[in-house]
Amino acid sequence: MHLTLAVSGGVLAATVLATGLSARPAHHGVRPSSPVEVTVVIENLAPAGGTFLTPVWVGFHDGGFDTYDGGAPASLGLEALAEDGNTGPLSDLFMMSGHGGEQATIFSDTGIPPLAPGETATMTFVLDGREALNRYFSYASMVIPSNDAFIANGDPMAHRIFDYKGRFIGADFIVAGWDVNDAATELNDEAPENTAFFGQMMPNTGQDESARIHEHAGYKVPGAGGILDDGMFAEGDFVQPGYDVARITVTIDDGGGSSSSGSSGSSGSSGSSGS
Ligand SMILES: [Ca+2]
Ligand SMILES: [Ca+2]
Repeated sequence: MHLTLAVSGGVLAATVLATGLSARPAHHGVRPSSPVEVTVVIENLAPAGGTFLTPVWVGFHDGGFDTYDGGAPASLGLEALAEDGNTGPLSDLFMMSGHGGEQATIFSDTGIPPLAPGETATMTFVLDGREALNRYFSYASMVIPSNDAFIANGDPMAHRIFDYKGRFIGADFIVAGWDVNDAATELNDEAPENTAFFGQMMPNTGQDESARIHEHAGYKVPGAGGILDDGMFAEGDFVQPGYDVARITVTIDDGGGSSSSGSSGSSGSSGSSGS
């Protein structure tokens, strides 16, 4: 039954009939609900000398997988991501939730796995939009250097990728600096030995902070001996107005020879935070 698309409709119909199997009426073009190649691109929008992002966890789900709630304590999965950039525990939660379809951790397209300012991370998935488990998109990444700063969509239904008929919708949004959250699992001492990407050698170090997830207040002010006093991150003050940390697009090849719909048009405003 899985014949090449190059076969003409007439021959295909005859062949299907010859197999003795029932066949649906032939429609023009590819049914919108057929499995499609969906490409996720995360771009670090921080300026040179700004914040990095750890390899980005992404997952497709039925709308029922929630990475965090603002004002509530972080899960162990989110804690590991926000303190150490470790996506394993969050992936385990996703797999066990029963809400998730495909998931991955996407490394930078160039250089070391974290995304430096200006770098992108890209991955293509083959998704069947008819499956409810592929309908919504979520992401999570640690902002580094930091004790426990992260970005993620707290609303599991914030980014719908397929409509109820399986037709592709996609996504294109900016994550602004004021969307960065504090997981509140570790005090923001910015001490090198406790701060990932700033000298920390071991996971899960630092003084515990048993508080609730909240908007990140930003780094220590310049001159206080924190991250902003390191020349490599002098432009890392992500809470200042206009500071964007990421653009995320979820697109399909439109079949027209050009790359994808995500390559044109400006992105929308923030689609990232919320609870
Ligand atoms: Ca939530
Ligand atoms: Ca903290």
